Amino acid sequence: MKRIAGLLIFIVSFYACSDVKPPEPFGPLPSERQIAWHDMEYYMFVHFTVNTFTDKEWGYGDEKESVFNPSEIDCRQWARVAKDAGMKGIIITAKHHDGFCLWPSQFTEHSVKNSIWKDGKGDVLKELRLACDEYGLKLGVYLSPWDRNSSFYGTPEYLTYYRSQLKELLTKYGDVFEVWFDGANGGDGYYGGAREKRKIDNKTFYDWPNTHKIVRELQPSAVMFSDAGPDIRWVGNESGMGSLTNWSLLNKDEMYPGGDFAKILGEGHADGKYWVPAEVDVSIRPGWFYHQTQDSLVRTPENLMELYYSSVGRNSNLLLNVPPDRRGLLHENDVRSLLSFRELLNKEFETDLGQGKKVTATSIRGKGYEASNVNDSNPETYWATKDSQTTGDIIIDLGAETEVNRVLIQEYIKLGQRIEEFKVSAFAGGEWKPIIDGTTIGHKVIRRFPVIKASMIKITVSKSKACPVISNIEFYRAPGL
Ligand code: FUL
Repeated sequence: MKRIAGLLIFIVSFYACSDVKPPEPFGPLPSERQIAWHDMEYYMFVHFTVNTFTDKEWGYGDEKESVFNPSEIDCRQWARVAKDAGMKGIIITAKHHDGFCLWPSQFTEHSVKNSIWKDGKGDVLKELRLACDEYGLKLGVYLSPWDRNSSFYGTPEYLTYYRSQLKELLTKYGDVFEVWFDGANGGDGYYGGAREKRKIDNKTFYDWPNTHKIVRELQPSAVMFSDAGPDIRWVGNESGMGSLTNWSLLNKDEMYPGGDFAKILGEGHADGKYWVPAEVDVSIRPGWFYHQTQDSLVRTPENLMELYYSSVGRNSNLLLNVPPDRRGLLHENDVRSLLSFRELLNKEFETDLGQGKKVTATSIRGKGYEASNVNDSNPETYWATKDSQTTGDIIIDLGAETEVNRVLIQEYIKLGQRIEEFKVSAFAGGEWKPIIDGTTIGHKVIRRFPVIKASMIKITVSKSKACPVISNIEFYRAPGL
């Protein structure tokens, strides 16, 4: 009897010992709405307003509402193309700097309700909402803070006006995944006929915290974008370039939309107090709005691939602008390029060569945190080391000499962004050869390198703020060199 009791105690204590605790979260963490946003990765920006018909980039605010008259508008086409292109949502300029509203706002006359389009009964937001639902896409809204039409602009009444419009957008069109607050302001405008320059203090005029509260209250799952968050930050340029070192962390307290922070916004702050990841916004054409003269200047599929690597491949999301033309359709050239890019992307990441292959690590935290978690297709499992260890190697045995030229790595960001430096090397010709030196990882890093024939690949975490936590590693042999 005693023997059996002893054995039982042994078994119980053995399993108790192997119950290894997960790493404590480190530093600022993403909220649930930010995690959902990270997973979206690639979505469409739609710039469409009176500018489309006046051939401008920044409308003055004095255009007649009658100029807005798309002859064949079809939001279902936008959504179909976005879906086929692999995008997860659409963000529309509900109101750009000209103040013209694409929905029949009750707070202004400068909107679709006074256009001849559909006899003033049309509502682009409504049509887009239905189209997004049909194609399983999320909807986001851009509401320009700078309004060159409103006579209130520059006065305290403007805030009431702006917030009333925001409330309309956030209550009448279903779930919104992102609200885009632009920092631009060029001073002069029509301003209800005043035709003058109105300068505002970007830092104080908009009283952002109280506007943010409205979004949180009406759309708790929506992330808010601006130069300085609160949830998502601008990447600091409009050329599609995410930063190689890219912390999803930011000391945003001293920052505000329209401030001079472009340099900081690229890299973020390694010691940032808040989780505020970067979004890369860029247009498929030179302009944000459609101009016929730019029909031959649409980015090629190859160029879009470059953008993908310099955004999604660098721990950022890609918000790609595709402006509808005067018919209200995405132009044939843009559609062709987008769909060919999607094909290229499919070929680029066709077969994960590391999937299910044998993985070992120099050390593991314990049971449940094995190296094999990085190629099990489960984003919720991860490799982790003991708390005292902030470096380590993971080796993926490809089984045979295999050509490789891409690597994709993801941290388990629910526990924070930790890794500061990593390396990738390949076992080729009987020795380890260095391929890549990297810094941050975060949600996702994808790196290209010349084809190498390797039997094993090693990922070395050489510097990390806390024990590394990696959820996913993939390898590819993309076409070309
Ligand atoms: C900028 C605006 O001034 C451009 O017109 C465009 O909307 C771009 C996305 O943001 O700040």
